[in-house]
Amino acid sequence: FSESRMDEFKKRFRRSGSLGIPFVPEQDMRNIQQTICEQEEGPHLLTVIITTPRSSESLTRVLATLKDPVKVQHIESREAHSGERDALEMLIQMEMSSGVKPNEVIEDLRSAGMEVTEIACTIPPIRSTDEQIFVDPGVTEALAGAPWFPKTIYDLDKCSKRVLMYGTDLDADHPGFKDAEYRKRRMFFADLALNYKQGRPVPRVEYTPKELETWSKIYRELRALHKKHACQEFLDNFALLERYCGYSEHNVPQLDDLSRFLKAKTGFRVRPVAGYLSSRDFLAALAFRVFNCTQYIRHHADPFYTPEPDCVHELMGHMALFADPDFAQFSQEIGLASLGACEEDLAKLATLYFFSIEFGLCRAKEPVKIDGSAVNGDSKSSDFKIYGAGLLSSIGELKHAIEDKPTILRFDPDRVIQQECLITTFQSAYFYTQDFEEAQQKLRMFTNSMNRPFVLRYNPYTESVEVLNNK
Ligand code: NLE
Ligand code: FE
Repeated sequence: FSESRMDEFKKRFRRSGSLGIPFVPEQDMRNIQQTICEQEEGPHLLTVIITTPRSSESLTRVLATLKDPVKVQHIESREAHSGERDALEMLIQMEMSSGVKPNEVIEDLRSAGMEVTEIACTIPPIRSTDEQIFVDPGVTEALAGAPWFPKTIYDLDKCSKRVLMYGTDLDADHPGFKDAEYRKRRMFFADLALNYKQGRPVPRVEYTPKELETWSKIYRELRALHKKHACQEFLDNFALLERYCGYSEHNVPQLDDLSRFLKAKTGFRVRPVAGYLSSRDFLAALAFRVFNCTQYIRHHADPFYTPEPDCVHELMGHMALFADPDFAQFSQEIGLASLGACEEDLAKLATLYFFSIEFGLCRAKEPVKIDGSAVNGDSKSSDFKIYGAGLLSSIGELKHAIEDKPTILRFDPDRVIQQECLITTFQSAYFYTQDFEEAQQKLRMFTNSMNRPFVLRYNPYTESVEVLNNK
């Protein structure tokens, strides 16, 4: 049952793909090998489809068979595609600890008279705990005194869930606040994000015609603006997203496709998030090359600007540059510097993040002739290009930054940290560097001057950080 067939099924079964694992159509059921569950040992994540008569007892019977220590994680049902009327197919994902054999669970279900098809049986990684992390003995005490931070990528499940929501925690004049239907939809997305676990596929979502309409309207206009004002790295990578990740005016790309694409290109991944995270939680994920990504769409009343991040912001603003290796590195370094930082340093890093990754500008690269001279004279060299996602996702603020002659200053960290980050209005100043390299160098100089009583080294093999002595 190859990857490419799996992909094909996913496309055809978007609706039931909330597990990232599609329901398989009847005519293809026979192609699934019945040998998936041969692994005997270890904890398993088992996914099956059970076909039962459509009756009120069916679900009860299934659940009665799945006793402790089998933990049911997800159930979806649909009308059976077998042609048999009044039959139901249930997609069930369950987690079982070592010692429980997937084969036996399936046997139990079968002896209870159920028709079972195995879809997948995987071995989840054993999640590291603090004890499994390398900590230099000389810094154990300093570490205990610093704010807690995630040490492995799986720790992100603990800190990517505390969100500030418009309507409850934030300003109530959000256009969606009084729209009951929109709020309900937001709850659906919040649920997906809160139930997400690192390493799982990001649930696929089917967007409504209204949401798609909002997306299309923005896509068309932003693409035209990007072509004129976005930096070259952004444009080159955006073309790849259109080619490989389903980017178009007629389709809202799926986070799971982006995550898989970015992972292969720069090692970045995305995980769904329900809304605004604190700066500490948000930056921490970047240390592991993970980006917390909203999946809902802004309210249709104001497609040109939203105070909150939404998937238009993430997809149109952020994704392309995470496919650029230098930019990915820059982002990770901000994240690493933030782990365990004191409140004061953290606020400074968040401001540097804000005026670079969210609102940064750079110099236009001049087209160069064969003899090395610039094609156009000086006028061209004064042009700014945009790489900040908050500008690249907002038709309103992008036009403002270009047409309204706002204050644009050199990105000098000591100056930048004095600037206030405005989250419900356009910024009152923007900052530029020549290119990403300059931003990188300046960030490094700044983080070297921060005082944290230990050094962190990211270990890509274990996807965790090692805590070292800085003496
Ligand atoms: N203002 C941006 C937009 O409308 O796309 C979103 C910024 C999120 C930090
Ligand atoms: Fe953002």
